[in-house]
Amino acid sequence: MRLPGAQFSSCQKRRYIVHIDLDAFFASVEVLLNPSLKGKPLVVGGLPHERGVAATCSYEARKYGVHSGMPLRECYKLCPEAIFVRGNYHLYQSFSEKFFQILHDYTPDVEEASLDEAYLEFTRCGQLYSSFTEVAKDIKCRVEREVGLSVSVGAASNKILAKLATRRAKPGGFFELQPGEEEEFLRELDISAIPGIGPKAQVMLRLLNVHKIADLWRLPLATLRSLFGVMGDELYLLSRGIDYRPLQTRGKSESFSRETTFLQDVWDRDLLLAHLAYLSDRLALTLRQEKFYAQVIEVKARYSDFKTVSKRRFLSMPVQEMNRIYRVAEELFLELWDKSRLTLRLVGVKGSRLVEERHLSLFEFYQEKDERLSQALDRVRERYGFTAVLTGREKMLGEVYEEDKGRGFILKTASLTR
Ligand code: DCP
Ligand code: CA
Repeated sequence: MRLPGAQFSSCQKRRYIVHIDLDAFFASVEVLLNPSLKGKPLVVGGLPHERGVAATCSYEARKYGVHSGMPLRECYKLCPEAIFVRGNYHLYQSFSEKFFQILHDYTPDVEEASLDEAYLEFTRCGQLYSSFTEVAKDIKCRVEREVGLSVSVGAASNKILAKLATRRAKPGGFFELQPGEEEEFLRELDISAIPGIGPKAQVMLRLLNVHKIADLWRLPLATLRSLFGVMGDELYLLSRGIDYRPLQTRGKSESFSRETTFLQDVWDRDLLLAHLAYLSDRLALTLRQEKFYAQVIEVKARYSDFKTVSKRRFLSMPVQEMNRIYRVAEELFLELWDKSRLTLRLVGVKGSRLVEERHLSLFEFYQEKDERLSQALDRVRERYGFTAVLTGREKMLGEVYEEDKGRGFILKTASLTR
């Protein structure tokens, strides 16, 4: 079967997108800092008999069927000889920052898709470089040399194809998809390769005998719409390698969130609020660093049986101060928290509907002091570390978590979303 729709991708101005993703990120950092781990199965995220799941694992561990998101106990069953480490999020974050710093040297159009993954667009850089392919290879070498980690790079004419090219290049390779090769490239790939086709969708599609991307081409748009609603249109296009999505560059972030899974399930109200306060504080810091105000604050909670609930509020005045975020977060949390249910395993706070400025209304004029307080707080923390100034509520976490040299508490799983 020919790839339907391919003809209209060719009428577009050809873009050049590079997707770049660090290999087994957390595990590679651990190996870099402790070379005796090299070549061994390694699981990052906790010790074998702890609760929780693997954040990631080395490629050697993957041979045993271990993968990220798998409960630690199951990892241990599959690969008892693996080395287990808890990991250190602040450390990985500093590697991530170094990684992005390099990428921003090459083009202003960088989408930081996750902690270790980015898209770069060179379409606007035509005058700057004689060969985009050489630039892509150069970025790969520089990341390997300066960050010290193995990285995979894919290049193509849009985001989906570039991401799939990286998948082909893993681990440690470079793959550039040439125009005209899309159909052959996509045909044999498993449907799970398409972002947006999650586990549930896969089950549904496999029941219809759709396993490979080429099988998806047989389904009419109307069928996809009835199965996936509005997402059906996107899947129709993505499966054909057609993708007009622009890069979400920094200024265009849609939300920031901070969440954590607890070391042990928590029921104690004060301890829950202490976590919420700390996460609000970290969220506020990110918002100020990125120079955004959030107009919507959302709180999320997950019970020990994984039931997840959330509640959001639209604010008349956008916020970026810890005490304002926390005030809303606490209210929302107490509204959604059902004490009669099980203990909680996770809480999170999110700020969305980001805006770059706000106008203090007359009534709220006096609240300008909150803003000055935040600025003073930032200055003190810049010099003495994040934990140098904490609210009474947050201090309670000092009894539960270790500190990372003043930079913050070492939570079990820090949020990966920006
Ligand atoms: N991560 C996590 N929890 C998950 C998935 C990932 O904490 N459920 C963390 C650990 C990973 C990092 O994010 O090292 C990057 O995620 P990737 O999905 O890119 O996975 P890796 O980089 O580990 O491996 P790969 O080589 O497949 O990209
Ligand atoms: Ca990765």
